[in-house]
Amino acid sequence: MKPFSELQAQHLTADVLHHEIGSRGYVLIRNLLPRTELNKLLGEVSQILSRSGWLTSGRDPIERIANAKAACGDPDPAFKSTYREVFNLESFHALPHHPQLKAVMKLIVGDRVLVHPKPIGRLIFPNSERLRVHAHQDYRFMNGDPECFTVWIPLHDCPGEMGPLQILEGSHHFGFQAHIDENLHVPEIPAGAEMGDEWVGGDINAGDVLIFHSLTVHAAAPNFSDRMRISLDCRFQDCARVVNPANLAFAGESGKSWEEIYKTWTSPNLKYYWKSLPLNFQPSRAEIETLSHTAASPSMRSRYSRILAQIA
Ligand SMILES: O=C(O)CCC(=O)C(=O)O
Repeated sequence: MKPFSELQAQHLTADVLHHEIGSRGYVLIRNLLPRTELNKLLGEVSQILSRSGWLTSGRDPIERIANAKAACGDPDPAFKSTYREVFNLESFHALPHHPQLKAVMKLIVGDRVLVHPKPIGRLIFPNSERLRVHAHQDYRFMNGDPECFTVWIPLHDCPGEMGPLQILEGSHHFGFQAHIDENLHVPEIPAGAEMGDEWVGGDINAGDVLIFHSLTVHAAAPNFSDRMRISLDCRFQDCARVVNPANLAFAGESGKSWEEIYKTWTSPNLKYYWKSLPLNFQPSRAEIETLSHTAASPSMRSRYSRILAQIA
């Protein structure tokens, strides 16, 4: 596979970033984030995985040697309860706000940067093909404005055999591509139907960040190692552009709430920061209110009611 094109963190300007993302659909920045800070978060996450029995006992959890018998992933119930513990970590939510990352995102989206408040943690068991994320565009899941960017951040060195993300270079030039969702937990673009230039990939190390446009097709490589691959992905956009309010709330039936998540946090800084921003919701608050009474099915009406209550 063709190797990623890459930039070093010390050589970044808005022009260079716009050129890379505009032409290729992504930019891989080497050595942007301090390894010590990533390692601290990795330590917290791997303690949780170890307590859940996901790691081989007798080894240091930070090595992430997987207990193959525990292999699970979304939507397995065993996965969800452990994932929730990871998601509730204050440090997990703090990483997307890292000043070095925010400075780069400002160069890409402008000064009014919105850090979407729901990063996703990937806790990927090795040799579990059924749990691998296949080709898709994030716009399929985010809606809102396509000028939204995902940042993929491994918490440890992630060599090719450990399943880093791969990118279909130039695929953002082809608009929204058809996804299938029949019998699939996560919709995907059927293999061979993706439109773009060439798949690119390679090692992505602790400190590196892979940034891509919401229409860029990407997929996870298989994890053939004996370790769990742990990464976080988060989304950024210009505050003034349209935002799908579902991206700030827990619209499903999980019962998750910001109140519960924030309960154990020690600092007020990142609690509800998004509520004080002048966001351009689509649908608007008034439209969601109407939809909570008029949407076609009771489950959709409940979904809109939950969103409304959480963004109020
Ligand atoms: O890390 C993964 O396995 C998938 C990540 C992904 O699809 C994303 O960041 O949008």
